[in-house]
Amino acid sequence: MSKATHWLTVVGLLLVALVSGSVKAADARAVIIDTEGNEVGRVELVAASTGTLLRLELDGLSPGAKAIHIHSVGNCADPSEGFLASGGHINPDGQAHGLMNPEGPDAGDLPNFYVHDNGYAWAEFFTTKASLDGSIGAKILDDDGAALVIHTNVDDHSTQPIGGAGARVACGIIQVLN
Ligand SMILES: [Cu+2]
Repeated sequence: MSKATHWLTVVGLLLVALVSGSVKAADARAVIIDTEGNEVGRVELVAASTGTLLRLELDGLSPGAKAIHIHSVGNCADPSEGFLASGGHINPDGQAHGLMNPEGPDAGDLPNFYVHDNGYAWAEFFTTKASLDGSIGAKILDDDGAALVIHTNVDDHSTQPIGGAGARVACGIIQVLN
């Protein structure tokens, strides 16, 4: 092996290492708006082999623990009316709401997250109950799409219909990237 070939091999291996070591790019994104219609962050969705990873970054919501769910309609056009256009949770199997509910969960259920005093939040969630294309669990991107909706309070993960999470304070339509 010549010196040049040797170096090409080394560079090639480095490239393979770099590519395989990087975080998988997002497959979809929801730009999140508050009840005034202002953008307050985003959630990226990544298709995984056993479910869907959701990565949230927000800046500008009121502090405290919040619920987030996947709602069944990709419509956040009514911020001042509390984002009712986004419908209920995606739930093709008609399950009860709640990650801790023996009759649940529904496919839109997710764990809670926390907004810091300065309004910033970062979190990752993983669900095996839903996927963008429907290959695992419920289909997120069906004909009328879907939205990520944030509620003002925590979800207790068991009471109906939404675990006492209260008003909808932010919403983002889930949109495919390329
Ligand atoms: Cu909800």
